[in-house]
Amino acid sequence: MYTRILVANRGEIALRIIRACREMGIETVAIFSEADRGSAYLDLADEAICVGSPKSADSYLKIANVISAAEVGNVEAIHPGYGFLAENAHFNEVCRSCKIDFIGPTPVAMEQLGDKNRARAIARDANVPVVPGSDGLIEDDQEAIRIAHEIGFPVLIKATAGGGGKGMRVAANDLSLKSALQQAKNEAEAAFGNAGVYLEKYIENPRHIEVQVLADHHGNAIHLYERDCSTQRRHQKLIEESPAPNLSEEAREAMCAAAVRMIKHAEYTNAGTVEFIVDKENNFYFIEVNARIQVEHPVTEMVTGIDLIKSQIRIAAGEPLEISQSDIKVQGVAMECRINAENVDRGFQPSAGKITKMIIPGGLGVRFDSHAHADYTVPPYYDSMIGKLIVYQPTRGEAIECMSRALDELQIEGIQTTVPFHKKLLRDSAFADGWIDTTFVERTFLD
Ligand code: MV4
Repeated sequence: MYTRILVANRGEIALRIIRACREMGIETVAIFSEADRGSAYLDLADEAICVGSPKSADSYLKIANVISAAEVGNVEAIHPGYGFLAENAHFNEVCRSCKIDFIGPTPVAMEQLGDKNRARAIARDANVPVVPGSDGLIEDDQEAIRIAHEIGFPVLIKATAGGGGKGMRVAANDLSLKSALQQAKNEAEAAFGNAGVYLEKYIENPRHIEVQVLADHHGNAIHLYERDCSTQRRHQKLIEESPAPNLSEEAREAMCAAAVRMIKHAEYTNAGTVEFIVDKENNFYFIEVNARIQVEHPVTEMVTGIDLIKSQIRIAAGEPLEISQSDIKVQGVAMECRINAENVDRGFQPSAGKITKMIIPGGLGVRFDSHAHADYTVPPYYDSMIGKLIVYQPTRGEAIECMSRALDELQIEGIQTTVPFHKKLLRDSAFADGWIDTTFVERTFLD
């Protein structure tokens, strides 16, 4: 096992990783930008090294600086967290060439799955259902029109280098398909330096359900069931939960089995997420693999009792999975609300500044993962998430009650947060009944 790890991230996930390492007897080296200098969570690491100025591109994203910190800090491995360099195959490669373990999948697996069209081909090969669409990248208008007529309108054009909703375009007929195709290609080239696009049938009002997987370097791969992340707004997740409400047992088992086939076929290792969209009839379709630990990993930890960060570290160090599929049992319901420093009344505009008062909820089944505290200043340079409130209860109804109570207890003053919006969401009767899809928030709370 490692004796010393570099945490190549900031905020709540840096703290989450430091906590896991401390419990495992592993020393940690934290990195920080000048905007995060003096942040309290840095004191919990054994060492903290400045990697540059506030802008991400000049610090957390600067590979040379992060690697230098790893060398100076004398670590054996780097945990990238999520965001920043977490899914950068080049960084992953650089770590390995510097003889530093990257706590995540191999660069090859990361590269392959990072290309969405290629991931789709791997899924097809692994007998994992994909959305009806093109077999590869779209060469010209005529090919797009031919496929659209085969699968039927509306269709969705997706950038192969995209993901998370970036560079997608819906088309309803031949004419709009031609212009959407050109726009999508231009956008993809500008955003990713890769104009490749592919086509899928547009699934209306889908649910977004993802399966957590773990795979070691000894050929063992398991799933830890699903999370429903349908409660989102403009591709920003608001609430995640496990298990997914109103999902048939057959669909759940079939989706989880498909996720395992996918990662085995991709020779994927470490923790990952296989994302699906699910239609009204509980048909599920693969959309992409997230080759990292995700923000919402705690809901899976609560219902399975498995520490995913510790699992990632053990897998990277070469240990075989100590659990098999039959050991994984989901008990109860977990729900997570992302607490963002945002002004909901101003279109969820970021609200940076000093937190003047902060009271954290507690009680049975309440977990708050956050690096924030009273007197902490939320910097304007990064993601606005300042914490995750997670509850764990026997039933979904009780989880909603517990979350509402915990949100009432949570007091953050000095900045605006998404807490009031979450309280409103939890009172909605459609939400209470588990009738959630990816359009639920925008339909219900029009903005
Ligand atoms: C789709 C879709 C409908 N049909 N694909 C958006 C993010 C990216 N991961 C895939 N996304 C979607 N792909 C087909 N063929 C609808 C979405 C989608 C969505 C997916 C997951 C979570 C939130 C979403 C919000 C809007 C659209």
